[in-house]
Amino acid sequence: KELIDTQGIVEEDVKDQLEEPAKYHVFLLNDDYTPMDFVVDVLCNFFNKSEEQATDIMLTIHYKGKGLCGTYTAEIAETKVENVVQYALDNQHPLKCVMEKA
Ligand code: TYC
Repeated sequence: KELIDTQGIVEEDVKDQLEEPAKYHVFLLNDDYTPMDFVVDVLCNFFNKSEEQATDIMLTIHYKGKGLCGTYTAEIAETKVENVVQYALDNQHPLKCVMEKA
């Protein structure tokens, strides 16, 4: 960013350096077809959950429609979503994975 000699711009530059990067929640969404075991497997392998945590989150999604899998910086959240969507496609499941600004 260009440094311009006004109070506002200088303050904004300093603020950008001090602030934590924005975080994004990654969610899995419910559907009627993806097997429960597959969702538990995704939560364990892509989101580093234990079998017990993964089962809890999967059941939350199944009964409530969506569940929080993790919170990450933008680049990591985007990669998680891409990898999960591709893995679901590869296995012919309609599982949806989305990110939302935290
Ligand atoms: N509703 C699915 C079933 O009954 C299970 C499921 C859970 C699907 C979580 C997707 O993100 C999901 N087989």
